[in-house]
Amino acid sequence: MQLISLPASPFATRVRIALRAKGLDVEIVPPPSGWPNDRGFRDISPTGRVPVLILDDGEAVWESAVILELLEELFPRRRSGTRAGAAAGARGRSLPDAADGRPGYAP
Ligand SMILES: N[C@@H](CCC(=O)N[C@@H](CS)C(=O)NCC(=O)O)C(=O)O
Repeated sequence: MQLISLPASPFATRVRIALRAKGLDVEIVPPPSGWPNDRGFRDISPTGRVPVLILDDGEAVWESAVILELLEELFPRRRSGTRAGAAAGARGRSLPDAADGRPGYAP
């Protein structure tokens, strides 16, 4: 798999965190130089945004929440089983949600 990502993107960051937590070996690459208007990139990410996950069969999945759902379905995590672990997981998921639609917000 390959993840088109930017270091400063909170949306890409939460996907990178999930990949790492799941121990998945994924190549992390930047968007193409013409991003976000590059035609080829728009073909795989209609909004022109990152992150985009490219599956081994070449299928592209965009929108971080959808990517996270897919990763969870393909590689289900073990539940922490503790309140503290569940709360830490919830905290990690709230920051990008809060940032959505707020350009310039970078935790
Ligand atoms: N709802 C999207 C938001 C993604 C997003 O806004 N990514 C920013 C980088 S942090 C981006 O690609 N911006 C380029 C643009 O809007 O043209 C997601 O969760 O994946």
